[in-house]
Amino acid sequence: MQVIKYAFQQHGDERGMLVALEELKDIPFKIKRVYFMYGTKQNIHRGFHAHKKLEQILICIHGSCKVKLDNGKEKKVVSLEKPYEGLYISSNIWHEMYDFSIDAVLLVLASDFYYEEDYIRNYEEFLNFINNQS
Ligand code: T46
Repeated sequence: MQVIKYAFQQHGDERGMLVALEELKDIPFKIKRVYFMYGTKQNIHRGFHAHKKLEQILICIHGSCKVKLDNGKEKKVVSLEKPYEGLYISSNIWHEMYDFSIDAVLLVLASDFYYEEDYIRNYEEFLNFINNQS
């Protein structure tokens, strides 16, 4: 499984840092939705689903967390700990976020609005779904 982790351009000067993200330039899709999670309690795991169509970029803009990616054949763990790094998660990838630091703010840029119908929240269903795709 190929893991795509972007290192966004940082504009730094004596005042500090700035990162700018433009759709279809820095981000490989049109951004229709932005959401973020913070105040995640210790030892909490979130996610446990895949999306049928949605594409997303995860950026831990403060603190750190880990993301487990699973394409049904292979699993990989990616650490997010820099505010200028973005993890691309395509459709059909089972994912789980965990090991959130107490100060973690995980920002997500998504290619579509929120549709519960796009979620596959059952692992067996996920395996069936991807097997029927190929
Ligand atoms: C994902 C990972 C990375 C909304 O009403 N609108 C939204 O845009 C989102 C994302 C969520 N919600 C509601 C639905 C639930 O009642 O917020 C609640 C928590 O959502 P969920 O349990 O799906 O959160 P996570 O952390 O398991 O997953 C989220 C995203 O839902 C998901 O698309 O890929 O972050």
